[in-house]
Amino acid sequence: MKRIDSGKMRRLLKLYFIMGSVNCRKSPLDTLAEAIDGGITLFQFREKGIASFTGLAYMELAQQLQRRCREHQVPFIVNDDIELAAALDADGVHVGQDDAPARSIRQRLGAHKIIGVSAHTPEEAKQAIADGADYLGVGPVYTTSSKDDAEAVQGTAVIEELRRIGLTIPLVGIGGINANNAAPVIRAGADGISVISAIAGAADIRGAAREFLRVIRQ
Ligand code: IFP
Ligand code: MG
Repeated sequence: MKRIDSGKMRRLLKLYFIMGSVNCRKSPLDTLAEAIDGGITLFQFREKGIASFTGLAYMELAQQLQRRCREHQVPFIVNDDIELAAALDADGVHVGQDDAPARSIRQRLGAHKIIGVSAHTPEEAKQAIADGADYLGVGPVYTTSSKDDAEAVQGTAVIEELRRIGLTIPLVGIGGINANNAAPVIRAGADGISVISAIAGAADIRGAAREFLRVIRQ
């Protein structure tokens, strides 16, 4: 099988929802179900932080969320854990700068799996592209509470810079994005946006997702 084509990748990135049990106000399965109903286009399982699940509970949560994604044809991406992605035959993985390079992950998982890399600078972006990443996560665009080790806030400047220097790789903006500040991220050149709290922490999850899509599609 071959690499995902960039047009399909761009469509999947429109509204990329990330979460783990720690981010949810209700059960993770209900949270995901409502987000899918609201129209998310891609999902990342990111089980991190204080009181996050480990061992069998972690594996079983991942499996349940993956099943829910499959039922609705939403691709399921695993954050960081390449062995979990391989064990579950997940649709892909997302890794940071401290993780294995995309090139070695590609060898482990195969050509058809989606590989995303976090990039904060043009240099990191170019390296990820050279290593065969399918998309980039660029941020934090705004101030975020979901990541305690986040880099400095960059606004839309890095996204604009990546496009200005001619990088065409599919990418999402991430970090502190809500329906009121999402439009500039798209205007800067992002194919979509990625959110945790703005959907997982919303009183109306379905409504929050729908509102994002309305803004992104304008
Ligand atoms: N970006 C992304 C994504 N996911 C992460 N977990 C991260 C940065 C730290 F949205 F997928 F691009
Ligand atoms: Mg990581």
